[in-house]
Amino acid sequence: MSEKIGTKEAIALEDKYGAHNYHPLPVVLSRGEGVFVWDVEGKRYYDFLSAYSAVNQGHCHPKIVDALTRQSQTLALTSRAFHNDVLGQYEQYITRLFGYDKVLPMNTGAEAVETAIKLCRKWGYQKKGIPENQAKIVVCENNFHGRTTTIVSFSNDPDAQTDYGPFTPGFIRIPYNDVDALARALKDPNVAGFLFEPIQGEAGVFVPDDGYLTKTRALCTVHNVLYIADEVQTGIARTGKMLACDHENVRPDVVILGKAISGGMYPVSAVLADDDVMLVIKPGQHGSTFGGNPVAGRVAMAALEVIREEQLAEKSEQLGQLLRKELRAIKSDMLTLVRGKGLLNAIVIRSKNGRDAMDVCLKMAENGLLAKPTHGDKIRFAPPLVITEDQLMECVDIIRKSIISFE
Ligand code: IF1
Repeated sequence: MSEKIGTKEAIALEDKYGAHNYHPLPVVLSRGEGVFVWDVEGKRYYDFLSAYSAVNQGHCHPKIVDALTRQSQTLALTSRAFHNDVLGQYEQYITRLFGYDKVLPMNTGAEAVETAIKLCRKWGYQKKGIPENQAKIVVCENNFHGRTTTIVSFSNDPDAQTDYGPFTPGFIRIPYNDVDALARALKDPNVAGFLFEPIQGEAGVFVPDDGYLTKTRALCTVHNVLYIADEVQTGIARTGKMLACDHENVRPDVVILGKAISGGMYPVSAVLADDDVMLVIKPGQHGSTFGGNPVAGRVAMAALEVIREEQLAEKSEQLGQLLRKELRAIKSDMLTLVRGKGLLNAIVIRSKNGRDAMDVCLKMAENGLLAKPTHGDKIRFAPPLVITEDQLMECVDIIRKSIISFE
């Protein structure tokens, strides 16, 4: 049983015994509840990252904890060698909620993206008639879809890709938010799918032009190419709608979900599609030990019910507009840009007097708000969607005070 541990000791243990694949802020968290997390010294913070949009429902939501606790004390894992009494109910729930014929349950976002890639390729060969091993998938510059070798094969981020070769072929990268570039790429008859993020999260919450989803959806329809939306970060009410694609009433052929599908309580991911796509995968052709386990099913149903019961998509929309208005009113030449949708937002910090986005994040931590820079000069702001207006205004004050402190 782990006893109480201090910040320095906890960090030293991680440094000595853990791989150095992250460089976290020097904060050691030990408790979370709703919009708040506490460090080992008892300091309270507003969580403005929400574990990269996995904790949309707030930390340790009682309904989700209850689902996890009850099922884990009943039946945790059967493998898919046998049926269980939760999977079918979960599959019915989530397919009805999102309006698709079927779901393929996995565990992490990357696994779901890999599943969508395999599904798309198999559909390309068996339904579109693409010659064997010639299928191509169009992706976007500055994408982030996970960290597996195939996924980083089509990344243009050196940190994500360097020295991980040889890479998986069969991907065409085009500029994001460029409809004409997609039109040109789709002239290739061997394109099976277009894999995209409705808003590019890691790139710094890059929101495409209005109409981008509508136009790219239409192009994929005309060219018989699967429209594959990676909603791992933008989904589950984060951008003010259940799916970011809902902002333009666009229906993807394949939807990839992860993160907040479980409220951050358990690794759950999912791929949604209709029968003419999903049924190209036959028994024994794909799977995973934990995929669709009873605990995942109960936790996901509870987490998705919380979104509906607490109207978190509507809240995200309203509070997101308030947050962007208030951030844009901050008078500082360090704050050069505010952008986002719903409660997925980012600011761009221009360095001043040798102080940069990381210094702003360290100052905000000092003032009781946790956020982390992405790609140097951007700071992502993604609080749990359960935040109240008063709490949001308190956070705006913390952000303002922290930035102004460098003037
Ligand atoms: C890290 C950010 C990064 C994702 C989208 C799939 C996945 C992710 C759109 C894979 C995961 C996480 C991974 C985490 C940091 C975070 C992230 F964009 F959210 F901020 F890295 F870019 N599709 N995003 O955003 O899901 O396998 O992680 O469950 O790797 O550092 P996963």
